[in-house]
Amino acid sequence: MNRIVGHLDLDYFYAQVEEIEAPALKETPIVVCVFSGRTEESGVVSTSNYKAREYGVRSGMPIALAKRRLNGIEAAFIPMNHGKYEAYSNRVMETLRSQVDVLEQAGIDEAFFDITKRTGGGYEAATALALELKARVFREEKLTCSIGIGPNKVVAKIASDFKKPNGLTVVRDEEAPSFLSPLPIDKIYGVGPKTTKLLEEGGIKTIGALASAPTENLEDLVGKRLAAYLHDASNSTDDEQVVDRGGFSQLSRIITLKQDSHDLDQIAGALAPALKDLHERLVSENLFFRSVSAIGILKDLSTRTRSKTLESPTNDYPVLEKEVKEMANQRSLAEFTG
Ligand code: DCP
Ligand code: CA
Ligand code: CA
Repeated sequence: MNRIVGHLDLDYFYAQVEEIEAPALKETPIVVCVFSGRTEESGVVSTSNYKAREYGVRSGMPIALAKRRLNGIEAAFIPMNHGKYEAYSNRVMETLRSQVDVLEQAGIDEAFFDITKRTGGGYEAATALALELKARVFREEKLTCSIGIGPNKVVAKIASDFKKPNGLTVVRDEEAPSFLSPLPIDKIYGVGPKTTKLLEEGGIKTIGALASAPTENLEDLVGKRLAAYLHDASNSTDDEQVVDRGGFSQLSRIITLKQDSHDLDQIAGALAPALKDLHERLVSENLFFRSVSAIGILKDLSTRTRSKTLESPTNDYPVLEKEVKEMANQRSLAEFTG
């Protein structure tokens, strides 16, 4: 039987929740902010609604820059309230889990699902089910989402991002090569700026070029393991299974240095209490982590983000400390200012 896999991603998630809770804001640009507290404007944009995006507001951007882009426009700058979004997320995931064969939550607002069994491997039944999922999430939570359906996780994930917001993109087995071929390589999940650069230096810019690249070439560019994944992903032969790993949480802390600093020891010292606090929360909620990220805001208000996914989950403090230190130590992140 054909495998049929889906990926659902909630649209402008945190900002959409804020819209639902304050319907009067629906036509207003909404910017969800992580305020760091140093000045009224320091911190980063978590996300924004599509109205704000029209003015060039983007996730990860300094709040001060978002304010400049929305200068003279009536806009709502709302502090991020993670607990609130998590409550919506948990309810949505629970609903989805009951409607699919297997659900794999992949982030606070997204999940893969396998629907091979209940659709009998048929794309018409899969399309009907996807529409039903969208309708149900909207009926129950007033949230819109975008769904991608395809023969594997790679295609499903790219398809959910293809038409946004409130989109549905169905890519049948036989359509997958022509769907993937013209797209840029960084559409494949797991392909970040570093891998993109390596592949582009090797003349590979599109997924089509990746699909037809000789194995030895790919291995020379990115190593054996990643080459194998990229080969399968680009040829739509990726067979990674959808696995239910239970719920998903994201815990974060933000600190502001009293003064700008290049001194790594000083920065590490300032980070320690926040990391300890984060770890306490982790342990008290009986959670393990698998992915660690660091965001730094530099003096010129540009931001730097680093992420790492570990081989296996842990709740070990020294691991957390080591990973964050390593990220902060990378040259471009070593200019943390707040
Ligand atoms: N998020 C964040 N900081 C980022 C990126 C995302 O805090 N740099 C948070 C806020 C988002 C949520 O994660 O609402 C989900 O991220 P997505 O990348 O799925 O982006 P959105 O849901 O906001 O928008 P889209 O409609 O493009 O999916
Ligand atoms: Ca989203
Ligand atoms: Ca997402």
